[in-house]
Amino acid sequence: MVFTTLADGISRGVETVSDTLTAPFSDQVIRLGVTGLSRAGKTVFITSFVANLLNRGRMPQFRAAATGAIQTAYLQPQPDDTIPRFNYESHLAALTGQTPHWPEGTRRISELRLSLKVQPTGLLGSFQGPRTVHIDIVDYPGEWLLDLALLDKDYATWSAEGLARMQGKPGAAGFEAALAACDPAQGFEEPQAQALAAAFTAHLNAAREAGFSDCTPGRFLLPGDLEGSPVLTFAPLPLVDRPARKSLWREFERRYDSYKRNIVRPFFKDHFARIDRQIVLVDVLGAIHAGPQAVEDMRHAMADILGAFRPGRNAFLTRLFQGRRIDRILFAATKADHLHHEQHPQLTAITEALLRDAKDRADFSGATTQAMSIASLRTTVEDTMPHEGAELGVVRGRLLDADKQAAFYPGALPVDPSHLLGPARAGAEAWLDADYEVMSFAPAGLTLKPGDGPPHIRLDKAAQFLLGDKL
Ligand SMILES: Nc1nc2c(ncn2[C@@H]2O[C@H](COP(=O)(O)OP(=O)(O)O)[C@@H](O)[C@H]2O)c(=O)[nH]1
Ligand SMILES: [Mg+2]
Repeated sequence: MVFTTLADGISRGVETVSDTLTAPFSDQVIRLGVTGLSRAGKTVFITSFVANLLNRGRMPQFRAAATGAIQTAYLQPQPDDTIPRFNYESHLAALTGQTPHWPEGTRRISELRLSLKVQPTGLLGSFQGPRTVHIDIVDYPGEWLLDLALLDKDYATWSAEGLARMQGKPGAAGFEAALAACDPAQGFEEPQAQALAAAFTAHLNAAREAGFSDCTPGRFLLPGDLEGSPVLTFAPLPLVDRPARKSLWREFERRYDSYKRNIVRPFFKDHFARIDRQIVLVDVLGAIHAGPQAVEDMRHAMADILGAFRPGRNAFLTRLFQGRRIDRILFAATKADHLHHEQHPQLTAITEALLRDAKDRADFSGATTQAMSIASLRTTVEDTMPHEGAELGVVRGRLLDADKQAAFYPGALPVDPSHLLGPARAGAEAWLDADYEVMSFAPAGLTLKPGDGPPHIRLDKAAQFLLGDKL
């Protein structure tokens, strides 16, 4: 009974398919980019965001929904035929089905068009009929944004930085062993190149797994169809003095340049430069759990990601954007349902502080940015428990591994973000006076009222920031 409304939203979308084909060109289109590093929560976000725009009962802070200005919402065929469609229906079925589970990870770009019929409000509004606003949601890996930094770097510089950054991280020893087995100044041989690239990729994956953010080149982690191709078969090498033409070093330099030309540039040109509004999802709690080094690494990654939103800084991007820009960027700390709401302000403050550095240096030429703590799908309920003579705010949910309910307190986040970011910046190995935990909750079984989308935290505020002024 619950799901009838959601199913309704889907079938309604199918009925109106013919609309696109006849839709006038004057319809407003907003391209909304959704990005974040792998596992940040993009798939869950888009699924729940769309479900909550189709069924707007839980969107009180999204004004156009609350006032009834949005009359209907429906899915339509997307405008780009060559980008995979975001698999909304199966992701929603995973999250809200009989045995709810998290959707499969996706590792590529995808797109979904959601169209809204909006009745204009205000003085003139009542004289006009409703207008149609298309929201084209584009899901792409945040790792691809990090690659922007490569465009300004030649192979020697990238190698030197990469080798330095690798020190002490997971998988570094394996790569160093592979490196010791070859001489970059000597003649190039494909098996050697493959062994180096494999060890390098293993390191990137292990580092990512351990909570590190800055794991470029991004396509090494998400190779898709390019797996095994020469453009992904290179690695950083120590500098060689005047390398010979057929050396390993020269060939890797060539492949690195090819990666920039054939992978990085086309992504920015074909996808990124067309985005109007952007949400960047960040698993801040996950990084805090992984430790100070992961937090510091995330701070660097955020700075690089922010760099992509500053076209003025980069000649290539300036040319692509030709004066237009992404004018609103939301940085959302995801999975906030792991925390009792009394700790949400702390999480938001930490997210803001992670960005501040980059923001202070940045010239956003007027782009509005905001930080927020959200949960795309709320898996927990709040509770309090007595603890050492006080009441502790906890959350309760169904554990992912053991199929049972548990109460969870992840640790006290400091009110002053510098208590976390300071030690992280100073290179601390572990948090001094606190331990932060993350618990994996499974999506809860849902009984939704008609007209309600799945439960969430602040998706309505996110929608208001990202779309509100355009509706
Ligand atoms: N508790 C909770 N977990 C979430 C939420 N969003 C994502 N997750 C978890 O994070 C994982 C990765 O999310 P996903 O959307 O697949 O990440 P993506 O790689 O960025 O697309 C999921 O499998 C969930 O375990 C949320 O709102 N609440
Ligand atoms: Mg995904």
